[in-house]
Amino acid sequence: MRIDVFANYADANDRKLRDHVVVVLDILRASTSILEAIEMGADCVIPVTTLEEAVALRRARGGGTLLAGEREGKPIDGFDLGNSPIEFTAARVQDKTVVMATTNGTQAIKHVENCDPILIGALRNRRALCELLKQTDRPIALLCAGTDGDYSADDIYGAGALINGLRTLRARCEIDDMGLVAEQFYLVAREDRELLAKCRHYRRLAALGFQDDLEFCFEEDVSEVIPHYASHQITRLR
Ligand code: 3SL
Ligand code: MG
Repeated sequence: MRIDVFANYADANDRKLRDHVVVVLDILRASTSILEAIEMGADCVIPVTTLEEAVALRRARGGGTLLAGEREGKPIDGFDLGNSPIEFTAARVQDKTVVMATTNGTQAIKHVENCDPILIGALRNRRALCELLKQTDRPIALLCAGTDGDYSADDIYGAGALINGLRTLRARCEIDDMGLVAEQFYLVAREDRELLAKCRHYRRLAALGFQDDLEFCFEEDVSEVIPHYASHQITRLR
């Protein structure tokens, strides 16, 4: 199976992804939060790119719709939820529509929205995702959201974790150079949290006091849920 890793979503476009199964990775924290919202029973998550769009959408949809997201990692005034995955409890999100606007993760999803399928990947659903991906005969694109237009080592780590997970399932992986780098980084950093803690976005979230989120986002293989984006919304594929 061919695996192409895009270290930043802006490096990808419809032409490059034409035949691919696309997995969007924003390990810290949007894809982990989306996974958690779906796992906790949200009807769907609607990713949008701007705060204005989020507010307008809620106005149009009315009750049962929650606004979630962040700017510079911080919750947004007037929104119901921030972007801490641990905020997305069943009590908050079950049977609700969550409209989400984040700085990088939701932009990455919207950037590739013409692709099919688009899956949301996190470390928490890594094994379930690998089991599904192993069955495809199409090339796979691991699309890292990045941070503020730059590469983000936490996403590269996630791409490496998926490649390594596929190998564990004995998939024959044909990886590009970015995939090679990602897998090696994953293998080293999973044994050395100090290295992971040097990542820029990791440090930023730690400085904002989101230590619990960091622990949560780096937990592996604890969710069987696979969120799937189609027709402008993310729902549970399985
Ligand atoms: O960029 C994003 O989409 C967010 O996940 C960033 S943050 O972790 O909430 O700061
Ligand atoms: Mg991120």
